[in-house]
Amino acid sequence: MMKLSKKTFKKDYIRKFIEIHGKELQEGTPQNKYEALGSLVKDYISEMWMNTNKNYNKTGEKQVYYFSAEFLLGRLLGNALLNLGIRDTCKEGLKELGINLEELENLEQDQGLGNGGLGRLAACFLDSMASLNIPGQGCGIRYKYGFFEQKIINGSQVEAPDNWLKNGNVWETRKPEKAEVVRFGGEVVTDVVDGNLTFTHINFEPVLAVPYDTPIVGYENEVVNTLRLWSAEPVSNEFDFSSFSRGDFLKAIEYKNSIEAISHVLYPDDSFYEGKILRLKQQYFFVSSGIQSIVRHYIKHGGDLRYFDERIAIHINDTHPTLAIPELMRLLVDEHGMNWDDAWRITTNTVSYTNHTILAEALEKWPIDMFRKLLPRIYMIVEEINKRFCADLWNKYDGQVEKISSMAIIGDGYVRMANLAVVGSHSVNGVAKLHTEILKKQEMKDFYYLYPRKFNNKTNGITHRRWLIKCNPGLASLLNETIGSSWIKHPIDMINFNKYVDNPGVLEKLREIKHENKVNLAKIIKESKDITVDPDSIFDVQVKRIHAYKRQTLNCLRVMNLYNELLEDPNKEIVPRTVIFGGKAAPGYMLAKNTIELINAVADKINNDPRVNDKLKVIFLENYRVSLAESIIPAADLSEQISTTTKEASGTSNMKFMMNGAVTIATLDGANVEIRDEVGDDNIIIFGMNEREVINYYKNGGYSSVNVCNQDPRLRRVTQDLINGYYCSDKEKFRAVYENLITYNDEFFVLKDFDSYLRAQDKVDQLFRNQNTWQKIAGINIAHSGIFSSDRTIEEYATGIWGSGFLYKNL
Ligand code: 26V
Repeated sequence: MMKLSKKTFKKDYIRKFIEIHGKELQEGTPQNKYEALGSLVKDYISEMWMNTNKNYNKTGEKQVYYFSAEFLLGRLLGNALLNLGIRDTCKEGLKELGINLEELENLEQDQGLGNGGLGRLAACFLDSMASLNIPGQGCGIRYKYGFFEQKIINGSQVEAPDNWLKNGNVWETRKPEKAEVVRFGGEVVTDVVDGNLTFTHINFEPVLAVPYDTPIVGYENEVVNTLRLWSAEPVSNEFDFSSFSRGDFLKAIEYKNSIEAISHVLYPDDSFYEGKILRLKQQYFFVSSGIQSIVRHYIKHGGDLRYFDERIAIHINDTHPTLAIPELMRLLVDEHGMNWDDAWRITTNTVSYTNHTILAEALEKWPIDMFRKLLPRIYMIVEEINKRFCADLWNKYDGQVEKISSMAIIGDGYVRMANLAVVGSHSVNGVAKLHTEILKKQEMKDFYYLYPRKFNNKTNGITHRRWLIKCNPGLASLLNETIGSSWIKHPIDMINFNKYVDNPGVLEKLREIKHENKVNLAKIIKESKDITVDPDSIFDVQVKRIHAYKRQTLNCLRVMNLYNELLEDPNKEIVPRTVIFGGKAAPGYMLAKNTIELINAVADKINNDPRVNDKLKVIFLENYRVSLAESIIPAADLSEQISTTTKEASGTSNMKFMMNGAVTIATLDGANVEIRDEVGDDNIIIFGMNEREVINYYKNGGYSSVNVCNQDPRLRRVTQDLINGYYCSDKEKFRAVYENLITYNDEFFVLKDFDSYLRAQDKVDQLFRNQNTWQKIAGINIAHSGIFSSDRTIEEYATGIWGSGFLYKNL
């Protein structure tokens, strides 16, 4: 823990302020004050950062590199202060200077370089690796524009660019001296030199990859790891000058833009794969620069490439960084003269892969022509990997052409990235038990039979530092007062809170804390939407990407039904509800966008109907992002985790809600299964079809949404309300949602699960009436949430996959 007195801090802060702004503190804008604080904190971090790196170089400890196209960090200031252990000191020091720390923290732009769960997981993992003393560095892209900003205009999503760098970024350090060159296009000349084949890449277009490093501060342990994000630049400006002198400056600018386009913007899709060449460029760009810099650093510090895999682990977050495999092969074979077999052994021992989705439409496969043209040498290497792999398959499965061609890395005109990732790594993991089982038994069945020992499960987790200590200080204090503070370093100790779930005083305290968080969220809702919500109502929350399989429509249909029931029976007794939605739709995903329109139209009608307003309100919170989640999640009573069983690989917001004392209403999907196993059936509300039923329908057919609809008058009514002008004078407005449910036979079984969902919601209503019972359930959920800390997950990765970290230190 860093030592810092309030007095020193104040002196440092004032000096820093003057140094960077050249004026007195009193004259500064809030933004000036934030910048000075950020910059000072970065200074505080710097020495630890340097020492951490020195130490890594000295000990030669195994380094883990976590490669990910996305890192969704959110804001950094609050967590840096927390992990340094100086947040209270700074808060008080600032207060004496007339400055409110939280106000400054809120000025920080979210670093939103990710779409959703996969990117946020990467961020939680970085936090856990640093906090567990694991030498773990992130590698990704410094997108100039992050995930788009969502505006709701007349009820529809409108996307605006996320110019997150507009006020600068105090956390990053540009390292031009560590730049790498990445080569695109051109041709490969094959030659024989001294009896050996050589490959020379010519006529390629070079792109300069410049790293920007961000410190990742461990929790009170003086460890500072690095997130290295690469930015694309022209290799030299000489090209510009020569074109300028020829008066050809438009061409020069075009050229510069075409290079910078590579790291310009994050693709806002997380559901449908599209073979966009720019995305393939992005992937190779960060993977190539990352691998080159790892190898360079390794050799510089005396590493012997023959033992590379003993000192380096490279983890690929989904298939986006899979080119790490052929790129490492290229460096070992072409640049360092290693023979193929040794290089292959080292590469597969070094690389491990996590799968995050079974949605077939999200699987990456690149058209061969595009791949070969953009990455000619890498394509040759992939071809060679494929040739050898298929030869092995022929030996094993002689004559089983279908099996072999489906397992091949190249086939049907495509390079299949998941196949390459499985073949070229030593470990393949899913992100929750059910997900891993589905991978093994279905999606990757053939690979599982071929390599049973590669497959393993690592159930996701979330960092309890951001998602509890930081975002819910009231609850963190209650835990400290009751069970002591050991849970902070050992989150599993939260289980001791079980002893207090029958203690009326503690339960009352829990209720008060939740209430305070709800008042805070109500304030945010009032400020952003000018709608008053009742903090005594049930805060019923579904926040996540908008996607058909996550079934925001199911939630919406039950709200529409509840509205109908309240109108039919004005005396109907329910606990008042505030149903809160938030989430972004991929800009090209029309059904998801239509779902947002529906939710907003339903919200509009209900919120303006005084007949029901004391019982029901519906809120769609705009621009859901990490910082907003930190206000929403601690305020939730009910966590909606209602995906179609088998479709949600894990889910991680389910864990965040649980840890903050929300009760979960859920299908037995993803990590909901493990949450249920932890808390028991009495402390979670489960509904819907099980895995077997869903799989059976998908395999054998037999589902008719029209039949289900016709048998349930409530469903007939709400589906008709989609197209009869009830929620919008334009009857066609919600046609996409309607057609999807009725005409296209409801791929995600929304209608099928409707009745069971409604009954589950009734149960919620009943349970909430008895606050003692409700708070007890909340308490049990909190007590059992420690296992979902990403510290547990990372320990499992470190010991089970990477062979890195504390275990080895103690040997
Ligand atoms: C997929 C695609 C598909 C093609 C277009 C671009 C793109 C970009 C990102 C992705 C990743 C989608 C996979 C994903 O985010 N999976 C989520 O991973 C979470 C962390 O493991 C998990 O909790 C969620 O259940 C899972 O949906």
